[in-house]
Amino acid sequence: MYQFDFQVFQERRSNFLKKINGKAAIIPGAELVKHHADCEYPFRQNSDFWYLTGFDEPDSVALFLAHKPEGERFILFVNEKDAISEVWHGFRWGTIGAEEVFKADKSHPIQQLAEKLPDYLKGADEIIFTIGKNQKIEPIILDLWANQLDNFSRLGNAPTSIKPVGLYLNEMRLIKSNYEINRMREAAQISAEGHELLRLCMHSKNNERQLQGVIEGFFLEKGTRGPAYNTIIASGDNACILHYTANNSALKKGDLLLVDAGCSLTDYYNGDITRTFPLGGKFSGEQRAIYEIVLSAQKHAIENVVVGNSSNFIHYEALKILISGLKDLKLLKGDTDGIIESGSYKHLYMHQTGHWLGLDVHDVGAYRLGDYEVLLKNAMILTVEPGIYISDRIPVPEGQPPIDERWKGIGIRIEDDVLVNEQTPEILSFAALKEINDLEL
Ligand SMILES: [Mn+2]
Repeated sequence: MYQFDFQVFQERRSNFLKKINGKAAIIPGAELVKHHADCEYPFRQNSDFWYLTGFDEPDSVALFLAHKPEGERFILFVNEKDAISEVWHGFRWGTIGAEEVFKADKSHPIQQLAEKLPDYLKGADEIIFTIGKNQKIEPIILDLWANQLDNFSRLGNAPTSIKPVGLYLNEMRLIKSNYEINRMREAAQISAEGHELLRLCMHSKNNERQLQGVIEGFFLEKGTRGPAYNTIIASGDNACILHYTANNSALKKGDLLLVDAGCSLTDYYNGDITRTFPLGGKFSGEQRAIYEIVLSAQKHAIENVVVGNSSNFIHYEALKILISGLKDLKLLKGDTDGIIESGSYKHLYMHQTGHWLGLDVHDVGAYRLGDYEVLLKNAMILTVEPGIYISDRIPVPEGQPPIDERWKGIGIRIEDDVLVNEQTPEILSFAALKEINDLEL
């Protein structure tokens, strides 16, 4: 179970402040988002804001002032305590809690942001603020910056640029601390157990929606916030729709069932796992043939999740196995490198093989910088998720064989969460079984 530990956040803040030496960062938290009428989605804190504060209330703004002396560098603007609001919407820490519990050097009511900001930002040589994401705060900051620039000639200094938060924070978030690795192990473990539970009870259900209930119910029962993203429960041809979330078709024996689901812990660390099961308890010949290709591509790709490889390299390693397997089944033809170069496999495999994973399901961090691939380092976490999706939605590229009806409606993806190590990658989601023998009755 998660317990707030202010030292975790204090350490991150002190590293961040070192990185932004002389500069001032403004990081707004998330707001409540309308679902419809006056009903809101459950609150989801902004991950950058959470990473540095651990503060889980809407409408907050954090300042990190690396141009100020120690003790004046971490400022939190929050909703002030208010009996009536708290009766309607729940407990607030207020400015006193923000200082005493969350260790802000100073906290103010959020309404005072525009008034207090100019003084706090005075003397910073750069403003760090992500443009285009917050229409309430952005005009305040641009106004203030314009003012500072106007007075540049008299005062002798002003911030001369605005840069995005990610420029300084993404790399920190991308490399996980030991503390974070343990949290990610827990997120992956609960997510994997959810897949196992679903697999064991799927034969007694008759609609995708019921299985969504099973796995999401398990996530909640385990004390997580619930699903980390919209759960995909896709039977038969639905599996060929990559972001299928209707989850409302009848389950048919003989079809495959693709389940893409993961939980989000109280402190927002996420699992992201995909498994594909035979609904009648046995794979057909065609299903098995495709499953074997995807599984072998996935295992080979995972072996390559080691320090020094790039995410694109892992993608190509998976691609080569997928393409050569599809050639054996006469679903593709030609020279493998040529097929990769021309992209004439993309009617069967149209996404990348993985993404960074952490506080965001598609976590922050570049995959390439200019012409250079970002190389894997210790303590990065990424998903490995090759797949094959056979339908007639995308026309077969010129020169490739037409698809026989018997293959259509097969959609398979296998996805694990993997921690980068020096030699042997650690599969955090190992508890979700994926061998054919384990999946068949
Ligand atoms: Mn994924």
